[in-house]
Amino acid sequence: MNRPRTTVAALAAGLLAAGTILALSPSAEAASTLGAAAAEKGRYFGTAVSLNRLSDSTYSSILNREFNSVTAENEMKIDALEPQQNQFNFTTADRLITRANEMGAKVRGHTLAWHSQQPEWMRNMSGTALRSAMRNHITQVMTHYKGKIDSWDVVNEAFDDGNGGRRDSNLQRTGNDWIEDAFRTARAADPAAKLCYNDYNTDNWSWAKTQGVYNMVKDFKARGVPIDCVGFQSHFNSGSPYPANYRTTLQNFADLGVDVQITELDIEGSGTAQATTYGNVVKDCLAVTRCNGITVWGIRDTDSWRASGTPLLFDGSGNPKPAYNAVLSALNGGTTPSSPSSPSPSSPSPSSPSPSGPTTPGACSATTSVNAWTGGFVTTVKVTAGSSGLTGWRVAVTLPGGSSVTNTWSASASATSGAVTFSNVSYNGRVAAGQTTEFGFQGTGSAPSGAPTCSAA
Ligand code: G2I
Repeated sequence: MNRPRTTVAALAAGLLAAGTILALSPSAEAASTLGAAAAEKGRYFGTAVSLNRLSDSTYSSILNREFNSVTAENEMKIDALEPQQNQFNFTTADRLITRANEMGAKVRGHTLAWHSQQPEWMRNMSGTALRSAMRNHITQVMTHYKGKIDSWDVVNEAFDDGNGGRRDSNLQRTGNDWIEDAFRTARAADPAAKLCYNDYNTDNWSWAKTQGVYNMVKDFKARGVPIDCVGFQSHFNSGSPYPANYRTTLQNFADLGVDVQITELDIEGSGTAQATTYGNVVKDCLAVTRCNGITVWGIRDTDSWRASGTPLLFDGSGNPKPAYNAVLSALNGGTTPSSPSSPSPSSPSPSSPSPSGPTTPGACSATTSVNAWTGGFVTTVKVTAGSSGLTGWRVAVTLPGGSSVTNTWSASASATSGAVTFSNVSYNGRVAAGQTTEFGFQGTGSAPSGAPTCSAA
């Protein structure tokens, strides 16, 4: 279901029609960076980061300015973190966590179980020894990063390109249940992290590989295997183009009860054509309520694993490309910032504003989704602003007796048991009319079952 959106244009038109002169609040203005614009839509906008580029001041300043989520391009892979069996090296990857904290950014963890980038000792393993090594890797790494990672790519690229079946690998040969084993191990290690399956060439709804992954997720949800999200790498080029049914794919997966995230976006090309495709990808994500974040796979074209395809949002000198402007404009719902941080778009004008849908009555409303297991739960709360927008909010819930909150993110909690009120933190109090923001909490016992109440603060 598409989330109702009140665009600035629609709002302005309504005000003019009513003959009312009102200053639009800052929250109704177009944001001027990718991260801020995405946050106004209750999403994150991230990038892959290569740790050895942080000393490049152009790279580093774009990173700080534009993004509110980061993924290590290589530094959290199996070979990087466990070069010798059971000897972990977290030093480099820890620097990314530090940087993310300084930026106030989320971290996507990439990746715990994968046929590629295995250290030599693991490549030479098979059977039960490999299965145990996989579990140990997941447990040790997730325990080290417990509470610090928003979403983990628990399993990466486990499906074959051709026929919708599993890819052959040493992990696959340990038994078809290796993927669910990885997810169960992951949930036990860090119950607060969202657990994702991540793959490429799963964007086109009619491709066999997409169907293969869809059927696995459906089966996992039916059998209670813990999975929270599906990552669509979305490396687009002429061989694997952006498909017209991309939004359908995202929506169909979301309808299984998982979040969907665009995890490694890059689109080969240039100029208007590239910008149009980037804009369309963003609009597709915004149209799917559970598409909660977009990550591009690098900052400048020259940072890309496919540099010759110039697939990113900034050129080699760090200047924003038409693709950047198209993404920012799409995130802003078709409006451009009043004082642009970059040249005005040479990309085509965005699609006409969507008509405003039904607005939330009162100041705000809150809805929850719950992941529960025996003895514990994670509740994610979506706060939607009413027609006046919000500059702060509170959400009240009541926990069942014996249950308590052990961890809260993107909100602060008034108590750990009984009647608990969650208040916004500094960066998410402002929510424009009809827009949403998200927070969550983890607890022991059972999740609150009654409807939460939302009020303006
Ligand atoms: O291949 C594109 C991506 C597909 N999905 C999974 C991602 O993890 C993957 O990222 C790429 C990185 O962008 C490359 O930077 O994964 C490659 C292989 O893991 C990365 O390439 C590796 C080279 O193969 C190594 O030789 C090199 O030492 O990058 C390493 C660090 O520069």
